[in-house]
Amino acid sequence: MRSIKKVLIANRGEIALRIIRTCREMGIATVAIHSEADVTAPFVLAADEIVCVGPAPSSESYLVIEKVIGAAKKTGADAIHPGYGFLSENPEFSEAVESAGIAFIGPKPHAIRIMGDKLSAKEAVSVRNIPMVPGTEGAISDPEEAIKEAAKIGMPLIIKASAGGGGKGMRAVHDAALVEDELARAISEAERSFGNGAVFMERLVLKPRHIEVQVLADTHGNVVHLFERECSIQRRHQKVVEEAPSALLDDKLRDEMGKCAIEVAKSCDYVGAGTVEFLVDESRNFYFLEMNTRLQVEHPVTECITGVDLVREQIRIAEGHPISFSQEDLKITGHSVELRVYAENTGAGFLPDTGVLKRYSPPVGPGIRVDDGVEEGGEVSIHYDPMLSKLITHGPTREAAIDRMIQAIDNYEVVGVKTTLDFGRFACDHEAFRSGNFDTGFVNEHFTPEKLIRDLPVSDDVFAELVTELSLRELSQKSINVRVTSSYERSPWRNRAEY
Ligand code: MV4
Repeated sequence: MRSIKKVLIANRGEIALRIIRTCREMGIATVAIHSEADVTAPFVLAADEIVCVGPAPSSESYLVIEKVIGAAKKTGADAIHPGYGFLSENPEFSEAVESAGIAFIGPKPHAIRIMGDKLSAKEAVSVRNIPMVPGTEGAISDPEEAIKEAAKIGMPLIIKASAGGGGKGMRAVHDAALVEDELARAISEAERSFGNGAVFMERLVLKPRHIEVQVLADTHGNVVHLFERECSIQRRHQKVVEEAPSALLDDKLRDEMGKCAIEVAKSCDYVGAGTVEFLVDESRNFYFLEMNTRLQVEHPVTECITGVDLVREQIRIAEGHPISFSQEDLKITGHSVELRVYAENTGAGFLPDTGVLKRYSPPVGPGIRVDDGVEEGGEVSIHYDPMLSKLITHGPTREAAIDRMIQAIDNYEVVGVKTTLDFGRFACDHEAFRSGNFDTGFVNEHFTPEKLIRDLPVSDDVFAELVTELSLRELSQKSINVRVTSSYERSPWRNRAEY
């Protein structure tokens, strides 16, 4: 059992702030590392100590192992929290941290290594009773063998890079005659992107839902699951809306998937917080996909429905404590939805947007949580991930959580960059989402920019002109959804008789 007194956060933005908050609560001192571009960022101002680790590009700052560990030594930090992204799933990093006598708040390099490669992950879990999509056992490089295996698997199938992640290096094949060509393409793509040409084949699961299970494991052999998160609302493998629990699961399936996730964690001697990803098909069969060996962006929805602070548990586990509750203690309370607020132009293919936040005012109120890393006056640059914040709502039912999300979106003011708030409004209003009957094809099937409600803030005289000159029916005939917001409507005096 060791006592962690000072944590260095090897990350930036909202997740750095999120980790600092829990450290504060636990009476643990914090060190922020930052790039030259982040000197005035909120997470830097919030930390007890700061160390500049280099210029703006991550490759010269947040990703340089020696600089991060150097900062920890210099400030006497006894633990490093990697957050997500950056070095969080780099086994060399966690190894170097532990070798320096610093606690890595996360799993052992062994577990990161196994789960970092899809083929070795499948091999590790194969000795346990875990459902996987039928496919090749190992890597495929020989065209003859590929054709034989493809005949066994059947069409359509999918070729995946073993080292890939987040959808990179995947190719769907719908015609057996194309197997040879697609295999060659997949191998060369994998080689180019990951420096590892290992690829494998699986049956293609049609209209899948992406459901993941949160697990926690301690150094005493205890492993629990904290139910699932539904992450099917994605755009090009980037999650946009997540929720917990999933509208698809019942208690029986939840229990089965939870037990399976625990087995996956045990298969690699997992320690800490991790996430086991599954695909669920139209007949509600589930298949193990991969395991993420880090705290995930969408962890707050799990915190909302369980009341567990996952960062606190991570730190306590790193100190050698057992998990502070048992599986039986856990229950789901209500429903939680998260919208990732990215600085992106949803009307232009979700292109990243940059600029100064001339106005930034997040919503507040019961059942609303905003995990953000920006403030008014701050700049959104091209150097890092465009995620500004996560808007999370919690309510007694799924409907209540979604309705709260709509209210929260409407009360979230961001001026200076375009954001995915309007996409969130679209999704929350959509019948497919509201009914719970949707899959990973939601965005492609249902979303076009014309469906966004566009805010048109105008002056009173222009507003009056609009109302008199254009009927809303005319607008709808042109398929334009407009919500007209006048300065009058926004005025705090609007309900006064004398106004
Ligand atoms: C699949 C699949 C269908 N069948 N595997 C995409 C990300 C990577 N982690 C796995 N992915 C998929 N694997 C089989 N055998 C469909 C996807 C997939 C997907 C998965 C989760 C969320 C969104 C997705 C979007 C397209 C494809």
